[in-house]
Amino acid sequence: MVSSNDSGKSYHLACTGDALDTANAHSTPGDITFFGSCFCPFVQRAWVALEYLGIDYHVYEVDPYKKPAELLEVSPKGLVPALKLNHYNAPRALNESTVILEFLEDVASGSTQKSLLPPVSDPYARALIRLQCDHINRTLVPSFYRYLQAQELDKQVECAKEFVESLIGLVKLFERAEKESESNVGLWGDGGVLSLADVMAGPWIFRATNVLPHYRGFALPSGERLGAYVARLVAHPAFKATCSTEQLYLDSYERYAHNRPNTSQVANAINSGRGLP
Ligand SMILES: N[C@@H](CCC(=O)N[C@@H](CS)C(=O)NCC(=O)O)C(=O)O
Repeated sequence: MVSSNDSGKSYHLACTGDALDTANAHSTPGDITFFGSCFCPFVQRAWVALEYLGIDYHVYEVDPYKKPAELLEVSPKGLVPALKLNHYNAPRALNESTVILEFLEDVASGSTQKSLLPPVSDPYARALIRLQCDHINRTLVPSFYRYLQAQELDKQVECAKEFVESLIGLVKLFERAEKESESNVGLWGDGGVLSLADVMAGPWIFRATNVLPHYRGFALPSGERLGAYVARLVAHPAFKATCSTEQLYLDSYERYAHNRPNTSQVANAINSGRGLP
């Protein structure tokens, strides 16, 4: 059943389920403090990368809407995710999920040897993954929010179409990489290897399996390969380790689904037709 009444639920402030176990296993301060919020898909991107690349980190949950001083110190707009890099004297910081992902990839290439990209010796294969990332950031992510925030039925239908087209566009880019690249192309192939694009898109694809069905009656477009890809993604150990239980997402996204005023900087940007923060 599609949920239609705004019951006034608020976002959660602490992880549940697998994500809680993972957060508890990373509760000791160390070189990297990872500022995050349990419901946030931009945070989940960085978290999956930390897990997959095997980089040490300490989870520090904050409320990004309250903008505590310690968050503003590491992220100028007070957005999560952010990293505090404690091995510098004085500590330095990084924000922006896409920049953090590239940073973690670079850190891992000098330490854990794990990678989200094909080898540097195959620049074309790396570029194909980055084309996917570009599509995800400019099309898939904004269309998710436009769909979830749309209130009138005709607008919802139009936005559902747009979101489905963005998913199909991603599938086409996956297929192209598979055809044109000799290197590993990520989870679309079924070797269990995550790519930068899998991590970039994963949190919204996951929310398209719980939040969108609940609030918009959404179903993923049919296609055996897309279904199998999504199943592999949500079951991947590095992804699963960052997932809370479904209710946390349903509660946390009710404000978006009813387009409550001032839900977030992302929601305001969507409502005013601006680019995402
Ligand atoms: N472009 C940023 C977006 C991050 C973002 O919007 N995070 C949300 C939580 S999901 C946030 O911190 N919102 C606080 C606010 O809207 O003031 C990134 O990719 O890291």
